[in-house]
Amino acid sequence: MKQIIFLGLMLISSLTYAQSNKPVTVDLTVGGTCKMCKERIESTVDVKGVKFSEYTLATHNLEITYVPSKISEEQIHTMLNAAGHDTNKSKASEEQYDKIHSCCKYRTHEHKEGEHEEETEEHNHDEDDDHDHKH
Ligand SMILES: [Cu+2]
Repeated sequence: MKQIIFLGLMLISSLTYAQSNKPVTVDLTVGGTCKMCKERIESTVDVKGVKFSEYTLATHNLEITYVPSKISEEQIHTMLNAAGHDTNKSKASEEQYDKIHSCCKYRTHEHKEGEHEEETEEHNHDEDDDHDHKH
């Protein structure tokens, strides 16, 4: 009896495994403002297990095809956060967000085209409207 249950479990898990070897395509929403962001986002997810990715700036949509047995969608979100980009599922930390280039600060809605401020590490973010990350 025990053996039958064991064989049953084996069968189920191998079926699940076979299924997860198939690439899936999902659409994620990722924060970004410019071509640099697009390049950063696409190169961030250019890892083993990801077959294809294309970021559309206008819609903030990242179309990504990945193999679930090699990488999880959660890992993809985590990688994007680590690169400083918010996704529809999780947000980058202040620290992670701070690392991206000053012209890539997609969280501020005002686009100050003229002024080019060099961001230093110890700069206090006075005008930033991003407070603690809300979930
Ligand atoms: Cu950018």
